[in-house]
Amino acid sequence: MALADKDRIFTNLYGFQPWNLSAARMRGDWDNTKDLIARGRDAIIQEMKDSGLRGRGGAGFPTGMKWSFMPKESKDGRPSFLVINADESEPGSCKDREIIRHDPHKLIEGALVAGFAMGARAAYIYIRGEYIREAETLFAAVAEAYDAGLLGKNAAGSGYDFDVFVHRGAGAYICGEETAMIESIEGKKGQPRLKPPFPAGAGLYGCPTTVNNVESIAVAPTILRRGASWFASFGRENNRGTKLFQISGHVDKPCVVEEEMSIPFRELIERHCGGIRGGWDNLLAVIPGGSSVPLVPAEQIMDAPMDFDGLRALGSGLGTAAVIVMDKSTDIVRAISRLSYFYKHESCGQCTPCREGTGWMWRVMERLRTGDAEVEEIDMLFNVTKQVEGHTICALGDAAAWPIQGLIRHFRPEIERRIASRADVREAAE
Ligand code: L3W
Ligand code: SF4
Repeated sequence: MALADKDRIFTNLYGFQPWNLSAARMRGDWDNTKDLIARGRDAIIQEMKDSGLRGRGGAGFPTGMKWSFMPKESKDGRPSFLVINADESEPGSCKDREIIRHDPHKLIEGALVAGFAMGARAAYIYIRGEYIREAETLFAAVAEAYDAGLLGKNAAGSGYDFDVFVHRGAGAYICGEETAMIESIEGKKGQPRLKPPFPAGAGLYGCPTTVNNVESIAVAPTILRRGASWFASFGRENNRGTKLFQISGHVDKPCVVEEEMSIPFRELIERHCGGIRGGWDNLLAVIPGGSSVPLVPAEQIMDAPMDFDGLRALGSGLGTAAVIVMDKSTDIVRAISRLSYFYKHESCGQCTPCREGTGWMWRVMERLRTGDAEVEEIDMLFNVTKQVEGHTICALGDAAAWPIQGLIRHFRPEIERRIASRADVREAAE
């Protein structure tokens, strides 16, 4: 069953109303926020755990559990921090942009409530450098919140002091990785740190820190107001709530839409995107969670539930729910090779399997694209992806390996066909 309008959290997703504070208040934001805070830290965290919310940035880590990792008391007078990941650089992802454009007060109120629950002194919102207009909106919305007494000393009359800082990135994909983001906020080169320690132990300026995605934080006030059981009534076991899907590529109407978690792929596309360009028979493959997850061929995805477990069962993942639809006009080898180039370009270069492997994989992908390779190189490339996967400091290595694995797993005959036809051309020329 599709999500009813009354159950949408992001009621201004398309910007039909202004984003500003007075319009946000009319939509229910900042409504007695101090009462939410008065429930206390433990009660808020328990409600978030009961809601079943899993992180919306790609990894799907349970949000309430993450907040509970933060220390109850400050050690050595060290403050704690919340960092909000608005770096949104995953190819295909554009949901956090829409939240910031049209509903920034949901995010700012969420920052206060979440920050209080984890005992944070302040939140840093790290927004990608390319989001220039969105950053302007965010700066203005934060200023509005300060002017209205919703942030700063005694924020929203709660008795809690809380600041929000907006920090602009400078265009590096890797700064979306949580520890690279922390390095970047500290003014250093954005390179991931080894984990553990996780940020909850030693994060920003060495202090306990939680890094959450924009959507995870922006839904928190509504979950607390409407209750964990309301949120958990959507989706299915282990995959709860509503979710922003971003559908791009070969559909009739690409869009960002809030839907019930676990909605079947076909229903999502029919209901919100007007179907596949050229009809369902024209569907080739789908990357269901942003470029970092493997593609799924048409016949497997049709009835798949769009959630963490449903897509994992297909060897892929929900990721950020950036659904990239490719019809039969797509040169699938070229598409994946282009992604390989992206990861090569964005590798921070500090660990060898990623620094060397991403360039190596891209060069072989290009030879497979043109057919100028030997058939044996397909297996060799697959083996190289396995050497990179799981052997790097951060998930970028995995993200570079998985799309290639998906391509070889599902489209090997297409790669072999190219190599064979190129060999025919070479033979004829000799
Ligand atoms: C304390 C433990 N904390 C895990 C925390 C950890 C992090 C979260 C998830 O990558 C994925 C990546 C991209 N004690 C903990 C703990 N944590 N164990 O839980 O951690 P992890 O390592 O599973 O994932 P990650 O490093 O956060 C995120 C994928 O998302 N992705 C891309 C995302 C891109 C965007 C964007 O553009 N905005 O989000 C898409 O699929 O490849 O696999 O906080 O500290 N024992
Ligand atoms: Fe940098 Fe790649 Fe290593 Fe991540 S996996 S730390 S991006 S070199």
